[in-house]
Amino acid sequence: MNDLILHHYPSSPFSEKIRLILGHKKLPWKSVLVPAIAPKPDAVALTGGYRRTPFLQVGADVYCDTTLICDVLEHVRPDPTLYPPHLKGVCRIFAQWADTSLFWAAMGYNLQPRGAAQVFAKAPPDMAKAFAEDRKAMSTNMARLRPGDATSAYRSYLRRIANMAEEHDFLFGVEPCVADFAAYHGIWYTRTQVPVLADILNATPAVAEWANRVEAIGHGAMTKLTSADAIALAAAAEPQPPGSNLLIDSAFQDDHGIPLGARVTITPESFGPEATEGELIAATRTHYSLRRQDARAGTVHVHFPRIGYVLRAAG
Ligand SMILES: N[C@@H](CCC(=O)N[C@@H](CS)C(=O)NCC(=O)O)C(=O)O
Repeated sequence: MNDLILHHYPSSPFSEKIRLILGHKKLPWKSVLVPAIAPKPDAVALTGGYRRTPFLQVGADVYCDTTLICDVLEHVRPDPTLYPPHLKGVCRIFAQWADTSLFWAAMGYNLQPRGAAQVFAKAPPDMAKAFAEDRKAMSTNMARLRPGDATSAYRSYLRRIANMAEEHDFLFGVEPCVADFAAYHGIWYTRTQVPVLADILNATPAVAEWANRVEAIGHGAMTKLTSADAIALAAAAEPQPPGSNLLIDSAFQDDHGIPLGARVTITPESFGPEATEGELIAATRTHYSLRRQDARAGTVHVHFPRIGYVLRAAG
Protein backbone atom coordinates (compact mmCIF):
# COMPACT_ATOMS: atom_id res chain seq x y z
CA MET A 1 0.00 0.00 0.00
CA ASN A 2 1.12 3.58 -0.69
CA ASP A 3 1.93 5.79 2.30
CA LEU A 4 -0.83 7.47 4.32
CA ILE A 5 -0.37 11.19 3.68
CA LEU A 6 -2.30 13.53 5.96
CA HIS A 7 -2.78 17.08 4.67
CA HIS A 8 -3.38 19.17 7.80
CA TYR A 9 -2.17 22.09 9.92
CA PRO A 10 -1.15 22.06 13.57
CA SER A 11 -4.00 24.14 15.05
CA SER A 12 -6.79 22.30 13.17
CA PRO A 13 -9.11 20.44 15.59
CA PHE A 14 -10.39 17.93 13.01
CA SER A 15 -6.75 17.21 12.10
CA GLU A 16 -6.02 16.52 15.78
CA LYS A 17 -8.83 13.93 15.71
CA ILE A 18 -7.06 12.06 12.89
CA ARG A 19 -3.50 12.54 14.22
CA LEU A 20 -4.59 10.82 17.44
CA ILE A 21 -6.34 7.98 15.59
CA LEU A 22 -3.16 7.39 13.56
CA GLY A 23 -1.30 7.25 16.89
CA HIS A 24 -3.91 4.96 18.46
CA LYS A 25 -3.74 2.53 15.54
CA LYS A 26 0.08 2.79 15.40
CA LEU A 27 -0.05 3.68 11.71
CA PRO A 28 3.02 5.55 10.42
CA TRP A 29 2.08 8.59 8.36
CA LYS A 30 3.44 11.39 6.22
CA SER A 31 2.58 14.98 7.10
CA VAL A 32 1.88 17.70 4.52
CA LEU A 33 1.07 21.13 5.94
CA VAL A 34 -1.72 23.09 4.28
CA PRO A 35 -2.53 26.80 4.82
CA ALA A 36 -5.26 27.50 7.39
CA ILE A 37 -7.07 29.86 5.03
CA ALA A 38 -7.73 29.96 1.28
CA PRO A 39 -6.18 30.08 -1.28
CA LYS A 40 -4.72 26.56 -1.08
CA PRO A 41 -3.62 25.78 -4.64
CA ASP A 42 -1.67 22.61 -3.77
CA ALA A 43 -4.50 21.13 -1.69
CA VAL A 44 -7.04 21.92 -4.40
CA ALA A 45 -4.80 20.31 -7.06
CA LEU A 46 -5.54 17.06 -5.20
CA THR A 47 -9.12 17.59 -4.04
CA GLY A 48 -10.45 19.49 -7.07
CA GLY A 49 -12.11 22.22 -5.00
CA TYR A 50 -12.75 20.87 -1.49
CA ARG A 51 -10.76 23.11 0.85
CA ARG A 52 -11.55 21.80 4.33
CA THR A 53 -8.91 20.29 6.58
CA PRO A 54 -7.77 17.57 6.91
CA PHE A 55 -7.82 15.21 3.93
CA LEU A 56 -5.97 11.94 3.46
CA GLN A 57 -4.03 11.04 0.31
CA VAL A 58 -2.99 7.49 -0.55
CA GLY A 59 -1.22 7.56 -3.93
CA ALA A 60 -3.73 9.09 -6.37
CA ASP A 61 -6.73 8.52 -4.06
CA VAL A 62 -7.92 11.43 -1.91
CA TYR A 63 -10.27 10.84 1.02
CA CYS A 64 -12.16 13.94 2.24
CA ASP A 65 -13.79 14.42 5.66
CA THR A 66 -12.69 12.84 8.93
CA THR A 67 -15.67 10.47 9.06
CA LEU A 68 -14.51 8.87 5.79
CA ILE A 69 -10.86 8.99 6.89
CA CYS A 70 -11.89 7.05 10.03
CA ASP A 71 -13.44 4.35 7.82
CA VAL A 72 -10.26 4.20 5.71
CA LEU A 73 -8.00 3.88 8.75
CA GLU A 74 -10.28 1.20 10.22
CA HIS A 75 -10.00 -0.71 6.94
CA VAL A 76 -6.21 -0.37 6.86
CA ARG A 77 -5.83 -1.43 10.52
CA PRO A 78 -8.98 -2.87 12.11
CA ASP A 79 -7.35 -3.40 15.50
CA PRO A 80 -7.71 -1.48 17.82
CA THR A 81 -11.17 -0.80 16.47
CA LEU A 82 -12.85 2.60 16.30
CA TYR A 83 -16.26 0.91 16.15
CA PRO A 84 -16.59 -1.81 18.83
CA PRO A 85 -19.33 -4.24 17.68
CA HIS A 86 -21.57 -3.64 20.73
CA LEU A 87 -21.43 0.15 20.07
CA LYS A 88 -21.70 0.01 16.29
CA GLY A 89 -24.62 2.43 15.83
CA VAL A 90 -24.28 4.53 18.95
CA CYS A 91 -20.58 5.40 18.62
CA ARG A 92 -21.10 6.80 15.10
CA ILE A 93 -24.20 8.72 16.17
CA PHE A 94 -22.35 10.15 19.17
CA ALA A 95 -19.37 11.08 16.95
CA GLN A 96 -21.68 12.86 14.52
CA TRP A 97 -23.12 14.92 17.40
CA ALA A 98 -19.61 15.66 18.70
CA ASP A 99 -18.32 16.72 15.26
CA THR A 100 -21.24 19.13 14.81
CA SER A 101 -23.16 20.36 17.89
CA LEU A 102 -20.31 19.96 20.37
CA PHE A 103 -17.67 21.23 17.92
CA TRP A 104 -19.56 24.41 16.98
CA ALA A 105 -20.43 25.17 20.61
CA ALA A 106 -16.77 24.68 21.58
CA MET A 107 -15.49 26.86 18.70
CA GLY A 108 -18.08 29.58 19.35
CA TYR A 109 -16.73 29.69 22.90
CA ASN A 110 -13.05 29.30 21.91
CA LEU A 111 -13.04 32.06 19.29
CA GLN A 112 -14.88 34.70 21.31
CA PRO A 113 -12.78 37.91 21.31
CA ARG A 114 -10.56 36.91 24.27
CA GLY A 115 -9.76 33.54 22.65
CA ALA A 116 -9.16 35.01 19.20
CA ALA A 117 -6.82 37.58 20.77
CA GLN A 118 -4.74 34.74 22.22
CA VAL A 119 -4.74 32.70 18.99
CA PHE A 120 -3.52 35.66 16.91
CA ALA A 121 -1.31 37.31 19.55
CA LYS A 122 1.91 36.44 17.69
CA ALA A 123 0.51 36.55 14.14
CA PRO A 124 0.97 39.45 11.68
CA PRO A 125 -1.61 42.22 12.37
CA ASP A 126 -3.90 41.49 9.40
CA MET A 127 -3.99 37.70 10.04
CA ALA A 128 -6.93 37.81 12.50
CA LYS A 129 -8.97 39.83 10.00
CA ALA A 130 -8.08 37.54 7.08
CA PHE A 131 -9.01 34.47 9.17
CA ALA A 132 -12.36 35.97 10.23
CA GLU A 133 -13.20 36.89 6.62
CA ASP A 134 -12.21 33.44 5.34
CA ARG A 135 -14.38 31.65 7.91
CA LYS A 136 -17.29 34.05 7.28
CA ALA A 137 -17.14 33.22 3.58
CA MET A 138 -17.16 29.51 4.48
CA SER A 139 -20.21 29.95 6.73
CA THR A 140 -22.61 31.35 4.11
CA ASN A 141 -24.65 28.15 4.18
CA MET A 142 -24.94 27.80 7.99
CA ALA A 143 -26.03 29.61 11.16
CA ARG A 144 -23.18 30.21 13.65
CA LEU A 145 -23.76 30.42 17.43
CA ARG A 146 -23.02 33.72 19.14
CA PRO A 147 -20.48 33.53 22.00
CA GLY A 148 -23.04 33.66 24.86
CA ASP A 149 -25.20 30.90 23.38
CA ALA A 150 -22.12 28.85 22.46
CA THR A 151 -20.85 29.13 26.05
CA SER A 152 -24.17 27.92 27.49
CA ALA A 153 -24.28 24.92 25.17
CA TYR A 154 -20.58 24.09 25.72
CA ARG A 155 -21.01 24.11 29.53
CA SER A 156 -23.98 21.71 29.28
CA TYR A 157 -22.18 19.42 26.85
CA LEU A 158 -19.10 19.29 29.11
CA ARG A 159 -21.32 18.17 32.00
CA ARG A 160 -22.80 15.40 29.85
CA ILE A 161 -19.33 14.23 28.79
CA ALA A 162 -18.27 14.33 32.45
CA ASN A 163 -21.21 12.04 33.31
CA MET A 164 -19.80 9.53 30.84
CA ALA A 165 -16.12 9.97 31.81
CA GLU A 166 -16.96 9.46 35.50
CA GLU A 167 -18.16 5.93 34.66
CA HIS A 168 -15.02 4.61 32.92
CA ASP A 169 -11.67 5.70 31.48
CA PHE A 170 -13.09 6.42 28.03
CA LEU A 171 -16.58 7.60 27.06
CA PHE A 172 -18.08 4.21 26.28
CA GLY A 173 -15.80 1.88 28.24
CA VAL A 174 -12.23 0.94 29.06
CA GLU A 175 -10.92 1.53 25.51
CA PRO A 176 -11.27 4.63 23.32
CA CYS A 177 -13.51 4.47 20.26
CA VAL A 178 -14.43 6.96 17.53
CA ALA A 179 -16.65 8.81 20.04
CA ASP A 180 -13.65 9.77 22.18
CA PHE A 181 -11.64 11.20 19.26
CA ALA A 182 -14.65 13.14 17.97
CA ALA A 183 -15.53 14.57 21.39
CA TYR A 184 -11.93 15.45 22.17
CA HIS A 185 -10.85 17.80 19.37
CA GLY A 186 -12.90 20.92 20.24
CA ILE A 187 -11.91 20.49 23.91
CA TRP A 188 -8.28 20.06 22.79
CA TYR A 189 -8.55 23.47 21.12
CA THR A 190 -9.73 25.02 24.41
CA ARG A 191 -6.88 23.42 26.36
CA THR A 192 -4.04 24.02 23.92
CA GLN A 193 -4.90 26.97 21.66
CA VAL A 194 -6.90 29.21 24.03
CA PRO A 195 -5.69 28.30 27.56
CA VAL A 196 -6.87 31.77 28.62
CA LEU A 197 -10.40 30.31 28.35
CA ALA A 198 -9.66 26.82 29.72
CA ASP A 199 -11.18 27.63 33.13
CA ILE A 200 -14.51 26.48 31.67
CA LEU A 201 -13.17 22.94 32.27
CA ASN A 202 -12.74 23.50 36.03
CA ALA A 203 -16.38 22.58 36.73
CA THR A 204 -15.91 19.11 35.21
CA PRO A 205 -12.61 17.58 36.42
CA ALA A 206 -13.61 14.20 34.93
CA VAL A 207 -13.45 15.79 31.46
CA ALA A 208 -9.91 17.08 32.06
CA GLU A 209 -8.80 13.64 33.35
CA TRP A 210 -10.36 11.90 30.32
CA ALA A 211 -8.75 14.49 27.98
CA ASN A 212 -5.35 13.75 29.58
CA ARG A 213 -5.86 10.06 28.74
CA VAL A 214 -6.76 10.85 25.12
CA GLU A 215 -3.82 13.26 24.77
CA ALA A 216 -1.44 10.54 26.06
CA ILE A 217 -2.29 8.39 23.02
CA GLY A 218 -0.06 10.69 20.92
CA HIS A 219 0.35 11.04 17.18
CA GLY A 220 2.50 8.00 16.37
CA ALA A 221 5.35 8.00 13.86
CA MET A 222 5.20 10.96 11.46
CA THR A 223 7.61 12.10 8.75
CA LYS A 224 7.37 15.34 6.78
CA LEU A 225 6.62 15.75 3.09
CA THR A 226 6.20 18.86 0.94
CA SER A 227 2.95 19.53 -0.89
CA ALA A 228 4.87 19.51 -4.20
CA ASP A 229 6.17 16.01 -3.42
CA ALA A 230 2.66 14.86 -2.48
CA ILE A 231 1.34 16.09 -5.83
CA ALA A 232 4.23 14.37 -7.64
CA LEU A 233 3.39 11.11 -5.79
CA ALA A 234 -0.24 11.39 -6.96
CA ALA A 235 0.88 12.05 -10.54
CA ALA A 236 3.13 8.97 -10.46
CA ALA A 237 0.44 6.68 -8.99
CA GLU A 238 -2.64 5.03 -10.52
CA PRO A 239 -5.88 5.75 -8.66
CA GLN A 240 -7.52 2.56 -7.37
CA PRO A 241 -10.75 1.42 -9.04
CA PRO A 242 -13.93 1.26 -6.88
CA GLY A 243 -13.94 -2.04 -5.00
CA SER A 244 -10.16 -2.20 -4.65
CA ASN A 245 -9.49 1.09 -2.85
CA LEU A 246 -9.47 1.53 0.93
CA LEU A 247 -13.26 1.81 1.26
CA ILE A 248 -15.47 -1.02 2.37
CA ASP A 249 -18.13 -1.08 -0.33
CA SER A 250 -18.66 -0.51 -4.06
CA ALA A 251 -22.28 -1.55 -4.82
CA PHE A 252 -24.24 1.27 -6.52
CA GLN A 253 -27.03 2.93 -4.54
CA ASP A 254 -28.94 5.50 -6.59
CA ASP A 255 -30.85 8.01 -4.44
CA HIS A 256 -30.61 10.96 -6.87
CA GLY A 257 -31.42 9.57 -10.32
CA ILE A 258 -27.80 10.24 -11.35
CA PRO A 259 -26.12 7.32 -13.17
CA LEU A 260 -22.51 6.26 -12.79
CA GLY A 261 -20.41 7.98 -15.45
CA ALA A 262 -22.33 11.28 -15.10
CA ARG A 263 -20.53 14.60 -14.56
CA VAL A 264 -21.37 15.73 -11.03
CA THR A 265 -20.42 18.13 -8.29
CA ILE A 266 -20.07 17.35 -4.59
CA THR A 267 -20.32 20.14 -2.02
CA PRO A 268 -20.33 20.15 1.79
CA GLU A 269 -23.88 20.55 3.13
CA SER A 270 -22.62 23.36 5.37
CA PHE A 271 -19.36 25.19 6.09
CA GLY A 272 -17.34 25.49 2.89
CA PRO A 273 -19.37 26.11 -0.27
CA GLU A 274 -16.58 24.99 -2.65
CA ALA A 275 -17.54 22.14 -4.99
CA THR A 276 -15.46 19.33 -6.45
CA GLU A 277 -16.45 18.38 -9.99
CA GLY A 278 -15.74 15.12 -11.78
CA GLU A 279 -17.12 11.87 -13.19
CA LEU A 280 -19.18 9.85 -10.73
CA ILE A 281 -17.44 6.46 -10.56
CA ALA A 282 -19.01 5.15 -7.33
CA ALA A 283 -22.05 6.02 -5.22
CA THR A 284 -22.35 3.39 -2.52
CA ARG A 285 -24.40 3.30 0.67
CA THR A 286 -21.50 5.04 2.47
CA HIS A 287 -19.64 7.23 -0.01
CA TYR A 288 -19.24 8.91 -3.40
CA SER A 289 -16.13 8.70 -5.60
CA LEU A 290 -15.27 11.10 -8.42
CA ARG A 291 -12.63 10.75 -11.13
CA ARG A 292 -11.02 14.02 -12.11
CA GLN A 293 -7.99 15.19 -14.07
CA ASP A 294 -5.56 17.74 -12.77
CA ALA A 295 -2.77 19.43 -14.69
CA ARG A 296 -0.28 18.67 -11.90
CA ALA A 297 -1.71 15.67 -10.03
CA GLY A 298 -2.89 13.70 -13.09
CA THR A 299 -5.94 11.43 -12.77
CA VAL A 300 -7.16 11.47 -9.18
CA HIS A 301 -10.05 9.71 -7.45
CA VAL A 302 -11.63 11.92 -4.79
CA HIS A 303 -13.88 10.28 -2.19
CA PHE A 304 -16.53 11.83 0.09
CA PRO A 305 -18.92 10.38 2.67
CA ARG A 306 -22.60 10.50 1.70
CA ILE A 307 -23.69 12.06 4.99
CA GLY A 308 -23.01 15.79 5.06
CA TYR A 309 -22.44 16.20 1.29
CA VAL A 310 -24.66 17.32 -1.57
CA LEU A 311 -24.52 15.46 -4.91
CA ARG A 312 -25.73 17.30 -8.02
CA ALA A 313 -25.55 16.74 -11.77
CA ALA A 314 -22.95 19.21 -13.08
CA GLY A 315 -24.14 22.23 -15.05
N1 LIG B 1 -16.82 17.49 8.55
C1 LIG B 1 -15.47 17.87 8.26
C2 LIG B 1 -15.13 19.17 8.98
C3 LIG B 1 -13.72 19.66 8.70
C4 LIG B 1 -13.51 21.10 9.15
O1 LIG B 1 -14.46 21.86 9.34
N2 LIG B 1 -12.25 21.46 9.31
C5 LIG B 1 -11.89 22.84 9.61
C6 LIG B 1 -10.53 22.88 10.27
S1 LIG B 1 -10.47 21.97 11.79
C7 LIG B 1 -11.72 23.58 8.31
O2 LIG B 1 -11.78 22.97 7.26
N3 LIG B 1 -11.49 24.87 8.38
C8 LIG B 1 -11.20 25.63 7.18
C9 LIG B 1 -9.92 25.25 6.54
O3 LIG B 1 -9.05 24.61 7.17
O4 LIG B 1 -9.73 25.62 5.40
C10 LIG B 1 -14.56 16.73 8.69
O5 LIG B 1 -14.96 15.91 9.53
O6 LIG B 1 -13.46 16.60 8.13
